[in-house]
Amino acid sequence: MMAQVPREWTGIQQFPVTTQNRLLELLGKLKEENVSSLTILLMGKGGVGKSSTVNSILGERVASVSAFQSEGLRPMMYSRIRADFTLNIIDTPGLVEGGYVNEQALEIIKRFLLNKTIDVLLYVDRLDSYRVDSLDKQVIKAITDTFGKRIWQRSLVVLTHAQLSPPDGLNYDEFFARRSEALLKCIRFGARIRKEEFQKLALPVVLVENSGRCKTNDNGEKILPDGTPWIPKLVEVMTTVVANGSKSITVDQKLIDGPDPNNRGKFFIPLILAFQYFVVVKGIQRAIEQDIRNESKPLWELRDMGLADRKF
Ligand SMILES: Nc1nc2c(ncn2[C@@H]2O[C@H](COP(=O)(O)OP(=O)(O)OP(=O)(O)O)[C@@H](O)[C@H]2O)c(=O)[nH]1
Ligand SMILES: [Mg+2]
Repeated sequence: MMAQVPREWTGIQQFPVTTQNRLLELLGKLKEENVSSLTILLMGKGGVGKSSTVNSILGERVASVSAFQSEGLRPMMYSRIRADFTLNIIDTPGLVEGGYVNEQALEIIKRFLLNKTIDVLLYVDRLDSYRVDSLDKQVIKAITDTFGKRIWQRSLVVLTHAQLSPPDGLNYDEFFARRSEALLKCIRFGARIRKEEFQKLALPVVLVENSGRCKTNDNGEKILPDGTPWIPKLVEVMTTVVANGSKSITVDQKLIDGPDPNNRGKFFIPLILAFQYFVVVKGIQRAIEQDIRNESKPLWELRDMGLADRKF
């Protein structure tokens, strides 16, 4: 595979000057700590706003955004250079399809990430979802199984659609607190991290509003309902995660194969199931059809079985 040649980060110029300065200041701070590149991975369920967030951070429309399920399963990496700093952002397809974790999508993501080092994971979901369910837990589990529990030391939760009016007479802060709490709990359970350990992680939850109708301040910066310009805030929190003393995650073959050799064949499970379906289920169906053909049943009985033409 050919290495992508990073382009100059021109999108930063789309931001208001205040935002540009803050972003350059944050990147400068990282460089002082000898960090000269940042690889950000975005993951989450389908349609939660991963690609939109990529575009918002870069100030460029690079990732395709769709209100409907995206067709492609391919992850994409966008690399940009600014002031000797390299920013890599990896957008991935939604991990949930038809009520299940899409193992195939996960497998493709893993292979794409092989030999890459992830500095920070943005686990993306929507602020305006009112429930967490077992599916959320499964997504968390899938991420944890892929990268190890350690990934959560290098993560932040990103909640999109931040510009909302909370339901049920809750005020914004209350609503945000409840949503964060529910999601964090789900992450803790899904990742099987003990409560004390999880509290030590202090996984940050950051708000994002990708909509073109996001409110702006006098400087033209997109702001959250509390007035915080969210792009610099998001990048700031990422830099704190990067500086928290934990190590980046290098995705090598060992990590992909996993500690459990029984997991190695997992990719084939859907294929095996499909195969079994055709051999066993279709076989039985055929046998039944054969039986029916052999037995000459009275018409009324066939009708009750729904097998005869509705001609009588
Ligand atoms: N109002 C609002 N809409 C958003 C926000 N983020 C994304 N959207 C919309 O939500 C839809 C899905 O956004 P995407 O960015 O394509 O979501 P995704 O997670 O990349 O989706 P998949 O790649 O299909 O998994 C699009 O119609 C976006 O315009 C947000 O913060 N606020
Ligand atoms: Mg997308």
